[in-house]
Amino acid sequence: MFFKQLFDPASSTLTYLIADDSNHEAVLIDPVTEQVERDVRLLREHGLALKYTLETHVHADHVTAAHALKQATGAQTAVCRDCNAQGYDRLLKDGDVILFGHEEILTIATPGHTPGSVSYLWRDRVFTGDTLLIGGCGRTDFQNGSAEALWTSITEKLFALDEQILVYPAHDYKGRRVSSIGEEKRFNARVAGKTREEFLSVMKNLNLPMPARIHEAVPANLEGGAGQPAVASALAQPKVAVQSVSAKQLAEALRAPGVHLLDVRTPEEFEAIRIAGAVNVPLDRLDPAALLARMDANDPVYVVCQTGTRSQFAAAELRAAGFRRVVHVDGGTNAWTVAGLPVARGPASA
Ligand SMILES: N[C@@H](CCC(=O)N[C@@H](CS)C(=O)NCC(=O)O)C(=O)O
Ligand SMILES: [Fe+2]
Repeated sequence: MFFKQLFDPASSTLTYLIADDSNHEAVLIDPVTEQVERDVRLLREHGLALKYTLETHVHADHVTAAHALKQATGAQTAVCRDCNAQGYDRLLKDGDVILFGHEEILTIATPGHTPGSVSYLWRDRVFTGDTLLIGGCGRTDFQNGSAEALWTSITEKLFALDEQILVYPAHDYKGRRVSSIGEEKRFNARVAGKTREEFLSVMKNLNLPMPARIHEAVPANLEGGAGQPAVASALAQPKVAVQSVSAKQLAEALRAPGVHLLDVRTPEEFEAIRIAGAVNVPLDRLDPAALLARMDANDPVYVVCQTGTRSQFAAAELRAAGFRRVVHVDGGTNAWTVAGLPVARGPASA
């Protein structure tokens, strides 16, 4: 598994990047538009293909990067249907499962902070948005919030989870990063040891100032974050169709002279096992323009990785840079090995 917690200091928003190790499909929970270049760079550095952006709710304090990420990576965007938002690809409801690679995320409706607030349960952790914060909870005095609904969501839905489950909220304003269901049951200042009436009274008397960007953020997020600046083109995934061949077809092709086979996995993966004759160009160091300066645009170039995800990404970049005969290998080194074709192991110079 791949898991990274990210932070936007201006809005104190915590964004989460989760990916499947085996095929490199990823999701981002609550991405922030000002951080979109950071996120796209991370995806690229780790060779990840973004499958979904997931909102925990329509945020009032920052604009989502959903639309910008969709433009840059082809990801699908998702939000709960009870947010009554437009411009998202998928409208989620309680119980919906989000699949990426071999991983799955369960959508749990946790209304209260907003009617469309959800939490996402993945493995041993739950992403609670602003429903349950560390030591606190989201406010309920705007966006049709309901303290009654929030009490039920926290005490009956989230607190029904195993106490060991880790709690990852959408914000923390005091530098805290993770808690657990057990800790929140025992120590949450607004809920622990409180009756429902006490909670409702606390929520009624918070008297917080409105988020500074609420009038910009809510309308933008109700449209999926459309209209935000695009990601710098050098980082965005080029939208170029890429053709593929099977491992067997590659074996045939490699018999011809002048064929290049680029393996875009990490040096560690390359050393462990590789297709005989492959050259290692890790995806995070791929520089299509520099390659084009050394090679001919008409050279046949085959691109391979472990399973066929990163190679599509790399092949699209090579095509966009001007290489005319770029093909990627379906199923990658896995498919080649399963087909019993010749492999090499150890340092490339050996
Ligand atoms: N000061 C922040 C707003 C903080 C805020 O109101 N956050 C909301 C989440 S959107 C909240 O529910 N806060 C709960 C709390 O502060 O107890 C800003 O101007 O953006
Ligand atoms: Fe919020």
